[in-house]
Amino acid sequence: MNLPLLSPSRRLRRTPFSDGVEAAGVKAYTVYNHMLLPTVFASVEEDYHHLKAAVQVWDVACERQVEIRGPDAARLVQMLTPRDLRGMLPGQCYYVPIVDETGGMLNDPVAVKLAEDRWWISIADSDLLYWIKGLAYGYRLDVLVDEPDVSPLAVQGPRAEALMARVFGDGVSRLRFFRFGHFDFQGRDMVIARSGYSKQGGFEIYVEGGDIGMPLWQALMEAGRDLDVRAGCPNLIERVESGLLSYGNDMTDDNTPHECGLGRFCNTQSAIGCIGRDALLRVAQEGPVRQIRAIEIDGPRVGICDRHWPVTDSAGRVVGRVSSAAWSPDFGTNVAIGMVRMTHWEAGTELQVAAPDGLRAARVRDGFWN
Ligand code: THG
Repeated sequence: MNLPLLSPSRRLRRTPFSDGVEAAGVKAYTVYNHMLLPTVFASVEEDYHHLKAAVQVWDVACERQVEIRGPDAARLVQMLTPRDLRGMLPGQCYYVPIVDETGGMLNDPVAVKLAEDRWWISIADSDLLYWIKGLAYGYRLDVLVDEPDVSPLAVQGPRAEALMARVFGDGVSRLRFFRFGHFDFQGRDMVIARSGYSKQGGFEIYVEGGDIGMPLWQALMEAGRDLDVRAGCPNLIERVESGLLSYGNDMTDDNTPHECGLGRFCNTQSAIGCIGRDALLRVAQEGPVRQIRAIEIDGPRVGICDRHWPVTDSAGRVVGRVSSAAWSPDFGTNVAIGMVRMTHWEAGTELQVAAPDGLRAARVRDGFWN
């Protein structure tokens, strides 16, 4: 493979942690929300084994926040999503599909409810800020919408809790999944949630103010030396095993939340005010005709899935596509995320995947691996 370099420029934003990431020997970056996102340190496979065994610190500053504050904040957030937010309390995080007026997915962020009138929407890779600002202006809502200087730093892996307790105290251990609390670091308040883009357990620190980024990075690296803490990043293999979706890869605005298997995060009937509510109620009548599935692909290690790989039935008819795939060392097979037509989405259905190096036998699984 001969991948050209990324040309640095001011448009391709660095993060408060980029100096630490580069000192740690980052080998590749991708671009996410116009910002650098590390993708490889040692190798995708070595990073994977280490993530599952120890603890990593991830520069996920590219998970930018859209801050919504003011008297109409809760109303505006409910306009964005078919998930019913009425029972959500300050201190909670919700994974929320965001849909447009057609029910198409615009993003799949984590909503952080800081207070009734103050929210962070921790976005995936699409320019959601403009949609939200447009709604606030068009509906004349009493809110301020902007992108604050807040950069998430994730601490992930089985030893994450041990490391976090050393830096922030035992209080972090009492955090439940998708809850957050406020913790002190060198006199600065930090929102810390038990969450993150892996299924190995861990936390996300919402670092307010880029100036404190490197001091925090250093403190975590020093406190975790005997835990074998390393710089890491969201890992392709682990996230496919875990069925964690990647907006822009596994779904776009062409897909409804139900097609994405995110129906469990929708309460469309009771999500009064959601912009896409009528459209989703209409499509929910019949239910989706294609849906995200875990797919096992036979044969040797697959290459990088940077375009859809057609999925066909035994007669060669296209019945779906694969959007993410990787060789899994732990499961000894190629793991994949795909979208499959209703006629072929049952667990155990035998399929073929047109990988770039040829046709592979594949089958639908009853669920993801982690
Ligand atoms: N953390 C934060 N912001 C983010 C991400 C994150 N923004 C970008 C991107 N990741 C958004 N996408 C996701 C996808 C999955 C999850 C979170 C954000 C996730 N899903 C769990 C699951 O599906 O099992 C849990 C969902 C739940 O039970 O509520 O965590 O990672 N801050």
